[in-house]
Amino acid sequence: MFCYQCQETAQNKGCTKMGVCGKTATVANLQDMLIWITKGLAQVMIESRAQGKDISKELNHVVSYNMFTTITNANFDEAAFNEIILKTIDIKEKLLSELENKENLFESALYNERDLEKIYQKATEVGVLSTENEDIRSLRELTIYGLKGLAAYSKHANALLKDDGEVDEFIQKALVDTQKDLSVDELVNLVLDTGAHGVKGMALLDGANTSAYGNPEITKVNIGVRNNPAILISGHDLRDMEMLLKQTEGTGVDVYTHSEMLPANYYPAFKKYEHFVGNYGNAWWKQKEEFETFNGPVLFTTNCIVPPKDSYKDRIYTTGAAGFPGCKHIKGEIGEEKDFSEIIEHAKRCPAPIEIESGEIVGGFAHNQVFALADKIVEAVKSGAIKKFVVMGGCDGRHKGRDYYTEFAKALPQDTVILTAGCAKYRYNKLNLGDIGGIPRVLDAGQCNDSYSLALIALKLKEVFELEDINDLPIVYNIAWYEQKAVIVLLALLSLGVKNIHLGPTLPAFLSPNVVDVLVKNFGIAGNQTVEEDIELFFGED
Ligand code: FSO
Ligand code: SF4
Repeated sequence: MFCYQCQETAQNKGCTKMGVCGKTATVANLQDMLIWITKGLAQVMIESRAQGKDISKELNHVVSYNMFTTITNANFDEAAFNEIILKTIDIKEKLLSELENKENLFESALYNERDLEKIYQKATEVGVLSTENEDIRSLRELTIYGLKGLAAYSKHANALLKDDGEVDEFIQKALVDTQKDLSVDELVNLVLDTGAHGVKGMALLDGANTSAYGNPEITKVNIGVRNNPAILISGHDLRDMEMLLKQTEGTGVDVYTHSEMLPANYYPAFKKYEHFVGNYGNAWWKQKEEFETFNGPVLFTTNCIVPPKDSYKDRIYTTGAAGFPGCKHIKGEIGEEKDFSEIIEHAKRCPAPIEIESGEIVGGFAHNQVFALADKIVEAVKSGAIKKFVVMGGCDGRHKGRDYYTEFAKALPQDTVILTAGCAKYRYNKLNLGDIGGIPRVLDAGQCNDSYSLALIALKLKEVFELEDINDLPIVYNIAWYEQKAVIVLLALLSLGVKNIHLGPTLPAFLSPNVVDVLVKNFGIAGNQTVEEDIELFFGED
């Protein structure tokens, strides 16, 4: 195996024996195989379209699901990957049989092996290291990781019956492009194009979420517990959230959000459920302790799963693209009502959660809510009460160096406001950083995909202040990354022309020194220094 797609990769180089995330070498190889065969499927779909064939939405969904399920900490289940690979080969073969001209197809498009032993063998030959030139490899993988993030967002929108055919077709085209002999310049363009489609994908999901559940609004979220048995729901899929809330209504079982599902508390449509209590715990990586004390079943709708301890493994359920061997997977296709009754019955047999903290946190500052407060915010900027905004979105993780973000938040000048989205916020959202004239100093827009809101807020401020360039705003970017959804958010910001983004806690291992050079020269990307140095760098001249 060789995997370096996330921030916690071994020695910041690559996992080669087993994933730091807990992924086995076999699963890592099967994920490589799935990506490779999906590139093949994408090419056959593109050729079929070119020959006038109708390609269904369901086929587009196969491509995005396949990409999504290989994201860090989403699916650890070897059997699931065997099944998906064979299914993808079958779908591809059917399309191929109807294709007239097969001349230009890559090996990945023509591969039709069904013997699992032979597939395992091939899997060891088609991974990341099959591209020898490290700069080409770096740009190809940067594209692939961005596409994985984009596919995840797209899939959540699909679950709400929203599709953007252009985004799907782009994902397929870009997958094929990563197999072509493109120059470094062409690949840099592909990376930026991926970012531009990232903006579209996030807009699609924003539209899907808000049209189904309303616009997020300022909300105080309870972080304590009640004395009823309960289910904890983690991940990003709001359609799963809705189905769970409906099915638990009147059963005596409460529902709490975990990690990236926290922003579900901000949506008007979910506030009507009396048994929706609030949020339990922190970012994904603390789940080993927090699931122990939660006592009830946990439903993962997406990443981030930490391989569960035996003491609570029987309480872990997965659905959608998530999976873990030995844990029950709840099925359900797009448009179908999933059946969560087994989890609900399980919860009834469990004690109520143990309280690990109490009080409230405030969030719900997505674009619509912030626009409603625009006059107040603009006034605060004009009067000098707010000097700068710091975008600190992204992911949290186990890396020791991530204490940096807590310390950085504490050390910020009092006239700065943090704009955040994603699970990175857990490093500072319980610090009580106060407010500026009633505007909280931490404005949480929501999940990592709600970074789209942060981009819209920046564009709105640019308009209000009549600026030519988004980089002339009093906004600095100090972003934390962990997995591939953060990669698409980063590429989306680059495509919008945002410069001088600081990225930590370490720069991605998949960026070769030459690619880092390109990003530094063209976009001013930089890593972190110490808190003191960065505070001086960002705010020193003020
Ligand atoms: Fe966090 Fe995990 Fe949203 Fe990621 S829970 S790390 S960027 O999956 O998805 O922010
Ligand atoms: Fe290693 Fe991250 Fe890949 Fe897991 S996802 S194998 S931790 S690089």
